[in-house]
Amino acid sequence: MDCLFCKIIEREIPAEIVFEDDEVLAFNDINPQAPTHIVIVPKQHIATLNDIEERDLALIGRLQYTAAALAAEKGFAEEGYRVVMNCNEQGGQTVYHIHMHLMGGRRFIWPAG
Ligand code: DGP
Repeated sequence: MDCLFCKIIEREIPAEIVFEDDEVLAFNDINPQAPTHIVIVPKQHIATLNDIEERDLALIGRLQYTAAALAAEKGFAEEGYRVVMNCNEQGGQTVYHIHMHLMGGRRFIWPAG
């Protein structure tokens, strides 16, 4: 499958991996938007948020659980951080394998741009 994040999961493309378990991989974003910017992906290929099925609900929860655990590990859980999932072109999605952005280490503004 011609999917960038599947290739990172399969170690066909290198990445700075910060966490892995049976279902999830997390690695540093190549174009960080914050002092810490980690991309958290399910190992199962799901193209967009619109493609999530009821059987995937625990997996989606695991992405969020991983984000919170990494925020604690990186030391910014208490001060705060941002988690983002982009969907499709107008939502800013550029890689069509669902992923959660975990960003921390600076102040974020709202509304997001
Ligand atoms: P999004 O725009 O939400 O689809 O985010 C995709 C993110 O993936 C973006 O922040 C940059 C990151 N990214 C793209 N290509 C690579 C890569 O080859 N390696 C790594 N580590 N991150 C990548």
